[in-house]
Amino acid sequence: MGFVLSKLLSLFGEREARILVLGLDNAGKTTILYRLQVGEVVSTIPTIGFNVETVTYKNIKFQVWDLGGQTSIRPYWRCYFPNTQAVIYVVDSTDHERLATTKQEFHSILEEDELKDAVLLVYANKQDLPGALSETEVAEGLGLHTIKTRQYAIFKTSAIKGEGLFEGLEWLSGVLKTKTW
Ligand SMILES: Nc1nc2c(ncn2[C@@H]2O[C@H](COP(=O)(O)OP(=O)(O)O)[C@@H](O)[C@H]2O)c(=O)[nH]1
Ligand SMILES: [Mg+2]
Repeated sequence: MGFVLSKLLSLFGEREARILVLGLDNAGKTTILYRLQVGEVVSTIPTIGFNVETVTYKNIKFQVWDLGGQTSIRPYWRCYFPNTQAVIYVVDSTDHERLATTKQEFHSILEEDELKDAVLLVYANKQDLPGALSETEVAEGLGLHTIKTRQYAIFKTSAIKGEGLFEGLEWLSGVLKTKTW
């Protein structure tokens, strides 16, 4: 993982870069953050009342929060959108009941103007569990095929086992290499 992250880092030079890790609660985002093993996870609760976890790896910031819930705090999410190179969207593939909800949250994030150039990596997580939807099913559930204007990919992952995370980041760093900011 360290190797892939150094590759990512080299793409940004000295510039500060942001990678947002988003999804519904319980998707596995915090587990992924720890799996990256790049530094201390710092948890902050801004006065507005949503919890943001940050791991900083040199000039790259990974920032995580849970989507869904209260609509009143949503405008404050925008503070975190500028200067975002990628969104990693995490789905609990066993959460059939909330597939429609996560789809809705996903599309509202994609509509954000300041995220329009962000590359999109989807993790169909918890593949180690029985009853997990395949990545094709998760892709359908999210309506990924309707995305026309940005680069995206979906990978099946198990954050618990550490599977698939690396492959996703490899893809991401390959795509970011072709872009100029
Ligand atoms: N079996 C399995 N459990 C997972 C996986 N990823 C996360 N979990 C578990 O799912 C729960 C929620 O994970 P967490 O990282 O806190 O989700 P978050 O709310 O998105 O930050 C925890 O009990 C994790 O141990 C996975 O890939 N497989
Ligand atoms: Mg969490």
